Amino acid sequence: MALIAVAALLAVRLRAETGYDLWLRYERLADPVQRASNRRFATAIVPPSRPSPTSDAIEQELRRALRGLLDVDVPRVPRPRSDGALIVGTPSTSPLVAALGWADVLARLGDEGYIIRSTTVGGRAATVIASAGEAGILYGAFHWLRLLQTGQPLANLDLAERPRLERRLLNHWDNLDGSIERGYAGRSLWWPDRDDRRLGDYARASASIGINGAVINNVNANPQSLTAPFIEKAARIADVLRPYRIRVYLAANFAAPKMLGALTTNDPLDPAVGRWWKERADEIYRLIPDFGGFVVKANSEGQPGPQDYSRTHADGANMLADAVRPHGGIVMWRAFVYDADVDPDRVKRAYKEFVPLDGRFRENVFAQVKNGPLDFQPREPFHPLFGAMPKTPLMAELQITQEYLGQANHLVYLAPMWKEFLDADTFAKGPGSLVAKAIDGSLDGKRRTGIAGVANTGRDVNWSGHDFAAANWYAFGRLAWDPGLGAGSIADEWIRMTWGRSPDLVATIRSIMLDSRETFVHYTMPLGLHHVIGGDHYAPMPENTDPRRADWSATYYHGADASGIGYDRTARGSGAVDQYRSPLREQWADPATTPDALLLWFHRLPWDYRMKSGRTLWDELVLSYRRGADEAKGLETRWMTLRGAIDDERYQAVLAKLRRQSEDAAAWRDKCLRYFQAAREGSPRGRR
Ligand code: GCW
Repeated sequence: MALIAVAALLAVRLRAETGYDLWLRYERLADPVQRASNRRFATAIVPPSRPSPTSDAIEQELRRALRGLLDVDVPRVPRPRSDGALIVGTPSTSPLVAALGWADVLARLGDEGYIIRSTTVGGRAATVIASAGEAGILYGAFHWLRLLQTGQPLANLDLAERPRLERRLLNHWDNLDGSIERGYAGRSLWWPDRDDRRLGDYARASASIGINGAVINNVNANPQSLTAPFIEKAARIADVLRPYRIRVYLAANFAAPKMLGALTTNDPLDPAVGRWWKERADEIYRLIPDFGGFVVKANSEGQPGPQDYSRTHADGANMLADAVRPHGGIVMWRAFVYDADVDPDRVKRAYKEFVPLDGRFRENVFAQVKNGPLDFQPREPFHPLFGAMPKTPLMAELQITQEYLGQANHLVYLAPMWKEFLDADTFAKGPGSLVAKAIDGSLDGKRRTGIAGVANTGRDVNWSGHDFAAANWYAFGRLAWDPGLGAGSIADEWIRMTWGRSPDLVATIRSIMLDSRETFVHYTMPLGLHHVIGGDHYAPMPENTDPRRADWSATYYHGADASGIGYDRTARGSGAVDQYRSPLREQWADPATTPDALLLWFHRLPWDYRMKSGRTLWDELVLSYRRGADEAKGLETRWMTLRGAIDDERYQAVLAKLRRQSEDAAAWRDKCLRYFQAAREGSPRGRR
């Protein structure tokens, strides 16, 4: 007996920590008293009497978690026989839930909302997780598990939640051959063939944070994704995701009719083209009845689109919207367009093309807009389209994969950056017109709402390449559920579930995470500098002058020479400030009232410009790069205090990454400062 106990203990201690289990590790609560007291709230599981694939998944998850966390095999019973049962169901699948008389409240919370309440059922104390819909009980169960995982009390619960956004999607830039555009964590989870164990665990992890959709192929779309063999594969993927209430969506190539040899035109106003897309949609819905719809990258970075036929983005989007509308599908039409003929300043182009189209899209079309007007930079002002298209549902697009933020090598927690975006005031309807309200529909009374995150998942054992990159997947889901959550509280939850619950450990990791984004900005793109990058978007290349396009060149954006540095977007320059409302346009038109963090985004200034700190611009730039490199080193040394407090596998893996990060930061500081110093001295090396 004793031997078995020791062996069991060792098994727990030596459990290989690869990162695979993410925030669903369900590591045993160390304190036996705490385990015992929590067991009182999970003496039995009462699943719906009419089970479904979703309720089976919930039951499995609860049992697995309780076995892990509390070391107990909880029985499943048809009705509570003692205190402490966990009752899960909807009024239509569980008579016990129906008898509680909560139907009205549940209906108000919607199919994805839920109640978690401590109550009595048949005279026994019980916890009820109830929803009007299957998705809601799934999310409720994960919420209850989160309470347990993060060490919160399970007594006297009275929680009611509903998501603030309707569509909460991951966009996977996965190519059909299995490679992933801007993927830093191995190959695709499903192309060319899926790995069902992984796919199931992907679904669990995503559902646990409320993700309800996945675009499974790259927006730079291969038209083959619309052919029978791939639709068939997509249908099998959808089968695995469905119990977890994740719908499949596809990226569509606008030129598919021609490229697949079916038609001689892709003109959206040609009836044959409309018919072709309708047939494709019908075929998809035959195999995937809950198919979500299409995302389209059109007339952007060389992709085909309606403008090839002198038609508008609205013409193209509406044609596709008509094809999916009978089935309840949507179209997400990306606003990531930057045609050089529209305006010399790249950041102005999407606004100029899309604002005139407001009101001209079908009701089931979203414009999908990146958080900033350039391209997922470490810091950008919010995209001026937010607040400027009152009649069009806007789906915000964030990038979880850290294309411009150190990829899978640098620890950069993105929630503070996303919060900066969501909490930004557009002033579209006066003060308080936050971006979050433009997205959740409350600003303009929009019914359709959503957010998409470009995923960072792949077949690497730990899913995202860096153990801390998973925090960004987690944070995206939590903010998609509730944009009002704080970056710090999300970090706290994730740390407790992923690393451990001791207060010191949580505090240390939280501080590392919360500082990391500003640190990254300091050593790569301080003071509003942007796109100081080239090649594969990893390391700063301030000298980069791309022969193909000026707006792919670092020098186009920073323009550093002896006279100064920065991009003038005031009325004297490109005038981009005027795409923002008052008082932003006035504030940002004047360097004195522009925040330092966006100074060189909006202004071109001489090197001896006097900053708010009293230092010159040059000195401030030097300080920032130096500070960034020092801070990166600091992340590493702070991490080293955790040695022994967490498993050695992940400790070492993260340490190795942090070493690389601080080496990179020092090298990038030196490289950028050398370059800008030369530019400032007017030496040819630094000139445009
Ligand atoms: O950030 C850029 C990336 C491209 C990407 C494009 C887009 C999918 O460098 O790889 O293409 O944005 O968002 O369409």
